[in-house]
Order: sequence, then structure tokens, then C-alpha cells
Amino acid sequence: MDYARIDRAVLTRHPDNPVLTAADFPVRMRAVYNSAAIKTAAGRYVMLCRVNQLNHKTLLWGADSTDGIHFAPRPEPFEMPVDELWQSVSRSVYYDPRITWIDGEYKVLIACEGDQNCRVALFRSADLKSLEFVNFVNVPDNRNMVIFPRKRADGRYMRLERPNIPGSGKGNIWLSHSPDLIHWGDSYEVLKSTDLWNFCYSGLGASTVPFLTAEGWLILFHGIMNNCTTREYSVGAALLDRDEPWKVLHCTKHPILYPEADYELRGLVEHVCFPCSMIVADDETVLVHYGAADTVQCVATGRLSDLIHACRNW
Ligand code: BMA
Repeated sequence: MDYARIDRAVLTRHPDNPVLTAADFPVRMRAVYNSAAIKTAAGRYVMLCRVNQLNHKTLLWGADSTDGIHFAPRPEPFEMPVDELWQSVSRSVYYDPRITWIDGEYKVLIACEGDQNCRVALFRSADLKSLEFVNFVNVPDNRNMVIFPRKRADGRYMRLERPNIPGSGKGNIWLSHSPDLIHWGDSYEVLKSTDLWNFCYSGLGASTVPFLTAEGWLILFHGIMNNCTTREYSVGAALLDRDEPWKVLHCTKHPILYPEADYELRGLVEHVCFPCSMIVADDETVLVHYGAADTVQCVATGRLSDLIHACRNW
């Protein structure tokens, strides 16, 4: 019988999980959602946290860390744009930040929902102490965007994205190119929910900024499966071709992290593990920052070689 003989986990939940909760913020909040972290050149870590106020209006709140695991929220959230367009496009929520270091600065993408369905906002920052809004970088409905940390040889930027298939609520992972991070095209379909079936049956999207390994670009993605009582979010991994990253070399057919711990199973939205960042250290240990049950922020640890093993064999 042909079935996956998976005999070990490749990611380990940190014993201090959840590492960040609403109670850690200086004023009362409902929940910390899917948040992204990055390691700075100075060896510190910054997390951009989506937090929901008591009325569920979103804030983006910075948190700092020396070990990449324990984060201290700053006294105040980020100032966000105040103009009419921003108010309209992000009226309901802005969420799922992703951070890429490229061109000597941080580029931050944030999905926004409001009067125009989902659009993604691009911000830039020298130090992640404040964010400068650049523009929205798509027409609706597109989300789960991550910018590659390197340009192609021809100078173009690349991003992964998840345009929704109209009327379905689902979509597949695509890759597009841009000369300036604003205008995007030359697009390729990368990974489809039908490639993975069950655990991605109800959709999937890129979760983390691609990391270049000797075997290609490693990404984590989230897979969604609706059933009678839950909309389960779990996490898979894939290796994309180094030069033509719309080609999938290997992909886990099973999740490498799925809701199991109490803080992932129970919360505002049950059965959710949703990463927005993966940080790989020089010794190839990996930190995965993920939101759990749309309520708290967690960390899982692993080794790069084990993730690559899972892509090849799971
Ligand atoms: C993200 C956001 C959240 C949502 C979550 C599951 O993409 O849309 O608001 O609940 O997925 O964690």
C-alpha cells in the first residue's frame, strides 16, 4: 500500500507558547493575530503584530526581541495612513503582514479589506520604527503576497501571491514579476489547492518570504480545509526552482504543522496555525512565527535540513 510513512515531526512548538498574547500589550486588546518577524542586521528581532482592539478594529503594533522568541510590545502601535483611500480600502481590517529586506530597507506587505475587497498595501521602512505607505499593489481580489529577498538576474522583483478565483473563495499560489514593486505581470501559476487536495482543499496561500537554500527557494504555505465545524489552517512546505521559482521541485503532501495544541484548537477562530515568517539562523536552525486560533502568537523551531527532508519525502 502506498502511503506516507511519516515517523517524526519537523517542527517543535516552543515550550513557552503562546509567546505573545493580548495581555502583553500596554492597553486592553482582544487578540494577537498572525504576525511576522524579521532579524535585523544588528541581530535583534522585530515583530509586526496584528492586534484587534476590543471592538475588533485592527492595529499594527511593533514588538522587539533579543532571542526571536520572547517579544515585548512597544508603548504605541504604528501610525497608519489617514487619507480617504486608506480609510476606504482598509475599513474592515488590515492583516497578515509580511516583511522582506531588499534594496537596503524593509518592504512590508499588508492585506487590506474594506470597500474594495482584498488589496495589498506596500510600505517601506529603514528601521521598522515607522512605516511609509507606498501604494496598493493589486486590483482586488488578491492576498498572501510575499516579496522575494533577491531580484532576478534581469533586475525584476518577484512576489508570490494568491489571486482569488472569482466566486469560489479559493485561489492558487502564483508568481509575478515587477520592475518597480508597483507594476506586476509576467505571472505563472505555482501551486494549486488541487495539487494537495485534502489539507488544502479549501484554499492555500504563501505564508513566508522565500529562503534560498542550496536546493532552491524554501517556502512555507498555509492550507485551508473547511469541514462541518471548522475551517482548519495548517502549514506545508515547498521547494521552488532557484532560477524559475514558479516551478515546484518538491512539496509536502502532508502538513508539517497543524492545529493540535490547545492554544491552536481553541480561540476566537478555532483550529488555526498561520505563519507569516520563517527566520533561518547561520547554524540552520529555523524559527517559525505563527498565529494560533486567531488569538495568540506562537513560535515553532526546527532545522533547515528537516524541512527540506519533509519537502522531498512527506
Ligand atoms: C488570515 C486572516 C485572518 C483569518 C486567518 C486565519 O488570512 O484572514 O483574519 O482569520 O487567516 O488565521
